[in-house]
Amino acid sequence: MHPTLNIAVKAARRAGQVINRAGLDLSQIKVSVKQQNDFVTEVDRTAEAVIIDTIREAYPEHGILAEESGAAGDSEYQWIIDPLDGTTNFIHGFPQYAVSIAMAHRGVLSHGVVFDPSRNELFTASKGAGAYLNEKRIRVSRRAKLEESLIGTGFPYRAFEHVDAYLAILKDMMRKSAGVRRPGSAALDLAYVASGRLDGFWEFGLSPWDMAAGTLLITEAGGLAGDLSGESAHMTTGNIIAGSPKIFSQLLQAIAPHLTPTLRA
Ligand code: 2AM
Ligand code: CA
Ligand code: CA
Ligand code: CA
Repeated sequence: MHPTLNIAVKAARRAGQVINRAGLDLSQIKVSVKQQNDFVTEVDRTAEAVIIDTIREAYPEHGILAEESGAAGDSEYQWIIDPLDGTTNFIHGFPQYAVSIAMAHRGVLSHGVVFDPSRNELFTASKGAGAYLNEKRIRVSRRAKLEESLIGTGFPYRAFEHVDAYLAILKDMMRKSAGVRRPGSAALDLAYVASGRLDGFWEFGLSPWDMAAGTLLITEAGGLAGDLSGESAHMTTGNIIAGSPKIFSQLLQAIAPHLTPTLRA
């Protein structure tokens, strides 16, 4: 394993310990509201601190972009961190949440980890070296038809101006796919696309830390992740489509008729 990926894994496992320990007694967790529908807990902050400490110890000069503490450091190496993706699930004891850590060099994703602490599932990828679940190599699904595909998504919870377009797409997807799932942790959903548990995924209004590690997992597993025009600007636009190459293009096609000018941009 590349030494940098190793640091990412160490950080993710430490954060996972924080999350698992706190998960033993959910009644003790104090929840604060950042804005409507956006919750944060001490667990998010402690997990993030543990990750940043681990990275800083190994790479004091690297830059960091993390959900709860923002951006710091100007470097050609940038870490992109979501300490707990799926906080709403975590608060409710709904076991679908993950730690997401990625490292980019000059804007190119080099290493990524998505760790599901409730199942002890560790998804890892390094550029050019493939994607893994625990020790096993993973690939995106081989399903070729949307009608046989299980598609993951996330509801808009903030960008409410996109709700109508979103619902029109959802309605189409209900008919055109084998099923739609809304698990609630975008980072973990992308890891599931990389490992073939989901055949495709779409969501609007995400942040870079939700998608960075998952994007590398998918491309290293032979899949595609992109924005709503099929280009690779999803980390900037926040709108993502992902899947095996075949399902990716069918998702693009299915979504295209419903795009509003703002979504198309
Ligand atoms: P978070 O738990 O790190 O905030 C789910 O679609 C994605 O949106 C997750 O990555 C989740 O990340 C984020 N999100 C934030 N608030 C949410 C909410 N109230 N409902 C659903 N997702 C939310
Ligand atoms: Ca959050
Ligand atoms: Ca998140
Ligand atoms: Ca988070």
